[in-house]
Amino acid sequence: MSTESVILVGIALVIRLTFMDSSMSSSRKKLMRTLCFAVASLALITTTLASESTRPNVLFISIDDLNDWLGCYGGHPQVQTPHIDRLAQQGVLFSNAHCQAPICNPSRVSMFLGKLPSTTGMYFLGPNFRTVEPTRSDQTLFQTFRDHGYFVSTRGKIFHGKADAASFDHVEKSTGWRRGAEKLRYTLAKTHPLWDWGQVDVPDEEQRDYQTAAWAAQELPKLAAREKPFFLAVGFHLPHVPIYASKRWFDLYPLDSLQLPETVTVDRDDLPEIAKQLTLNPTAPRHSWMVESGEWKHAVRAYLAANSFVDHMVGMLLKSLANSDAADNTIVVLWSDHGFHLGEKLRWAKRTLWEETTRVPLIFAGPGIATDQLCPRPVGLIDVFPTLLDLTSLPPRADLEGKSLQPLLKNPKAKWNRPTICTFGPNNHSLRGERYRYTRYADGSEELYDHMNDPNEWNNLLAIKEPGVEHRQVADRLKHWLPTYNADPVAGSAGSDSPIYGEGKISLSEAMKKGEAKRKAK
Ligand SMILES: [Ca+2]
Repeated sequence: MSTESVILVGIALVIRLTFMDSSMSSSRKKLMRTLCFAVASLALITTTLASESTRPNVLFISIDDLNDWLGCYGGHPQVQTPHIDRLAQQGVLFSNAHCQAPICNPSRVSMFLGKLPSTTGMYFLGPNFRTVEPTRSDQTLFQTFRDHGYFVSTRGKIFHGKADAASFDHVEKSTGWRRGAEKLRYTLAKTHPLWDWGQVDVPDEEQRDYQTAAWAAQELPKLAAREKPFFLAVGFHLPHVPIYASKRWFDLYPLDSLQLPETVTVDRDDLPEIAKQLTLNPTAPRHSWMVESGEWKHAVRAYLAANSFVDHMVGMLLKSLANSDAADNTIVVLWSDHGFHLGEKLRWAKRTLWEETTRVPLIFAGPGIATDQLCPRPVGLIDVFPTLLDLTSLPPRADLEGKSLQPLLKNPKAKWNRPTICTFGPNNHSLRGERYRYTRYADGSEELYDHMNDPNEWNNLLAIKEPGVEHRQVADRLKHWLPTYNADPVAGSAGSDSPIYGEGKISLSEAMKKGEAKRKAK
C-alpha cells in the first residue's frame, strides 16, 4: 500500500467515524476517533520506513579516462571487454553520451553537483570546489542520498583528488601497487612524468585498482544485509596515464596484428586557430613523436590491455552483486569522466571538444530499466544526478541543470529534443545532437561535423568561406542551446594546460618540472 493510500484510508475512517451511529456516546466517539488516528499514523510511519528500506540501491562505477574502446561501444575493433558488454545487455547503453568538461575535475564536479561548468566557473583541474564560491556549500549527489537515508560508501577515484568528506558515510582508503617514479616504456624528456605506458611484472592482486575491486566485491553482500539502502561508489584509476597492466592483458593484443586509429594528415587544416591552441596540451607527447618513435602502437596496446584489466575488475563487482541479496534491487551505473584521444585528430589525451574526448561510456541497468537496449539520444553525465533521484523515487531538485533520463531508460527510442553540451574554458562550447556536432569558441569561430557521413570529424563543414545554407541552418538551430551565462573562471583556476590561458606559455620542460614538484609536495 502506498503512503498516499494509507492517508486516504485514514481520512475515510475518520469521516466514517464522525458520522457513525448517533446512539454512541460522545466520549466513546472521541476515543474511537483517537484510536483511528493512531492506527492511520502508525500505518503511515510503517509504510514510509518500508519504502525507505526497499528503495533500490546504487552501484556507481567510475572508470577514469575511458573512451569508447569497449566491445559494446565499438570504438576499437579488437578490444575485449566481456563483462561491461554483458552489463550493457542487461540494461540500456547510451551510445551518444558526453561529459560536460573534457578533463577530470570539472567533469566530475559538474556531474556530482548537477551544474554546468558555465554556471559554476569550474573549468579546469583546480581548485577544489569546496574551497571557492559559488560551489563551496553545494550539496553533492552523494550527500543527497545520505540525507534520504542511504548508507553512502566509496573507494578509489570518484572525486578528482581527495574524497569530499561531506559526501560519504564511509571512505575506504586505497591500498596496493601503483607505478612509482620508474619509467615503464619510454623516456621522452619533455612531457609530464605521468605520461608513460607498458607491461608491468606485478601480480594483478597486488595492484591498486584490483584491491579496490576486491574490497568492493567483499563489501557488497555486507551492504546488502544492512537495513538501509546503500550507494556504493567505486572509482578505477586505469586506463588514465601511466597506462599499465600485467602480461595476461597485454597478451590479448599481439603487436603484429594491432590496429591503430584512422587519421588523415591534413585533419587540422580546416580548424580555427583557437581550436588548435586550445588543444595544444604541452604535457602530452605530440602525435608526430608517437609516429616517428614507433611508440604509437605500444601506447594503443597498453590502453587496450588496461581496458581489459578494468573490465575484469568490473566483472568482479558484478559477480559479487549477482550473488548477493541485493541482486534484484540495485541500479548499476557505469560511466567515465571523459574520453581519450590515441592519435585521432592527431592529438593525444583529452582537453578537446571533439568526439573522442567528449563521448563517454554510460550504461544503466537494474529495476525499472529496459534490457539489452541502445539509446542514441544525446545525453550528458549531468543527467545522471536527476535520473538517480527519479529511479529511487527521491524528491527532484529544482537547482539541477540536467534532465532525468528515466523516460529513455523505459523506452530508449522515446522523443528527446535537446542536444548535450561540453565546455572547455569560458565560452568554448560544443553541442552534440543526434546527428551533428556544433562547436563555438569564445572568439566566435565555429566547427560543424556531420556524424552520419563523417564519424571521425575530419571535415569541418563551416570551414569553407561560404558554407551551404543547410549547414548554416543546422548550426543556427543548435546555437540556440548555447548557455546565455558564462561564469568567469573561479579564483585560483589552474590546470587548463592550454596556451590560451597562459599556462601553455611555459616550456614543456617547465611543465614537467611543475608536475614533479607537485608530486613531491604530495
Ligand atoms: Ca579523467
